[in-house]
Amino acid sequence: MARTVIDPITRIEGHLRVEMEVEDGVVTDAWVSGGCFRGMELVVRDRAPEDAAMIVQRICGVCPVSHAHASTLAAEKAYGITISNNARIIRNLVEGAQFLHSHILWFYNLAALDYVNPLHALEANPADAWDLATAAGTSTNTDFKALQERLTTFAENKQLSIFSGNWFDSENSQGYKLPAELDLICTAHYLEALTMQSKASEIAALLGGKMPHIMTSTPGGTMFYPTEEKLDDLWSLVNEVYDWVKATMIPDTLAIAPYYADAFNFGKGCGRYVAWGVFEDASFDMNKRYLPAGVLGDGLKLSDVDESKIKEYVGHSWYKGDSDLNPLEGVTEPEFTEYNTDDRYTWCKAPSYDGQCMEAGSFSRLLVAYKRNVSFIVDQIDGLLETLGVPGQLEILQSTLGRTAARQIETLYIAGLMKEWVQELIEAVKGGDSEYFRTPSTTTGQGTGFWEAPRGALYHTEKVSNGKITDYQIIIPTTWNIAPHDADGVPGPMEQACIGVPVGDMEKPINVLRTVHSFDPCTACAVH
Ligand code: NFC
Repeated sequence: MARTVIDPITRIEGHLRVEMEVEDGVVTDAWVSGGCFRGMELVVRDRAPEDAAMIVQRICGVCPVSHAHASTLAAEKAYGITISNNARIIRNLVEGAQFLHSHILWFYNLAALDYVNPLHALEANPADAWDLATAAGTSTNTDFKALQERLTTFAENKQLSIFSGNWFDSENSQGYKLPAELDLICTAHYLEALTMQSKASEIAALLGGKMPHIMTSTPGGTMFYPTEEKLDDLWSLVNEVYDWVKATMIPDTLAIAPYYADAFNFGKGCGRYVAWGVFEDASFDMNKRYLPAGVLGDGLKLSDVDESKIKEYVGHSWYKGDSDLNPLEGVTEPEFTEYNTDDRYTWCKAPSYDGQCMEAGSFSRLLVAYKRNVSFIVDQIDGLLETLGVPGQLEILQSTLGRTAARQIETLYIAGLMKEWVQELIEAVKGGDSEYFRTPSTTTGQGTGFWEAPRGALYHTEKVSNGKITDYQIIIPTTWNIAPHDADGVPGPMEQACIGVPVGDMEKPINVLRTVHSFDPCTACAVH
């Protein structure tokens, strides 16, 4: 038995450490640690909910819009407001733009380098790469030969820049397995993705005043006011991003996956899922959101969300005591001791639902949407299972590769919805609807915002007295996923996913890295 550590985990936001015990080439135990505390729940105390919606966005530069929306929802619940139809559509659009930015960033620029080796692309035949891309139905926008020449210059000058520091090692049997031509295609799309991320962010900035950290979503509605010129710009950007996502993300995933099919055999995690739902439809019912709310227990049994079943345990985290509290009564009292995997080893609290740890994320959302019969998602997942030769076997996706593939389906779904929402907004404006903001009639109350960020279920709850916040608690998607062991010593979702992962090289346990990245973790959020 031996221990190995990946610290820091790179290509994520924040400070994340994974320590594991390995026996006979397999992980037998794991401890996941978030290493930076900021105390944002304490920062917003005594402030107005309108200010909190701006301040909590500073938790993260990748998912600020979701924090703004979960916060505004909490305040609107406390004040008894339902926002107007125009505000609902505009929030969907700015949230959707952020999801598109985040998912494109994650797939191509954060996770792909666990599978794609840009150095191996130097050995590709560019003409064969073009044939392969055409056969795979993926985009051929980049001049593959010119790109290979650029990469060769980088490599010869030993200036790998954004590609430096990764575990590219084609000699390692658990390493990188793509043919050189596919490495060249995916490297081209990695670079195209940098541009497309910025297009998605441009949509968010157009609606939010700036990005990251938008200025327009506020308790009561939105301060964005659409003009003809802005709607024109929006329509053209939304179409540009949609066309690119459609041409690349799913075909690339299907081209890469067969080479890493072994990753269907590990990384399952706890097998239970939470999704609070995101993208409001006109009913404002969380179970009818475009990606609906739901909880999936053992055997993927679906139930509605029950706030009273949520708790956060701190006995293995650097907080005072060992409380296990519902967030409506939650406290945040930081107290650093030492890093000790037998005792306290992280700043992350351990959330539970009905006494058990749960996975949050895009994969959770898709499973809930599948169970709630969202037709686009059902068709895409059924199609994926057919392509894999395992029709109807949803559970096969509960793995590192399944979790990695799911996000691309969600990206295409959201990119398509963005086009619908722009049209819906245009129709509403043409029809004379000019209501964007509703003024609260009270400034005292208590409310919870159940929402989703790109990385999963997001929960903000606040108590407000005469316009000032007295208590504020947040549970973040990555908090669910990187939770430490619970009071009974049961490991958290990511820890469970790491257990059973094969390790070939103790210095470069790439399958563990793939498993960690499949969750798309953000420690900056998790330990807010
Ligand atoms: Ni940071 Fe997050 C927010 C997380 O809630 N985890 O997706 C969201 O970060 O990206």
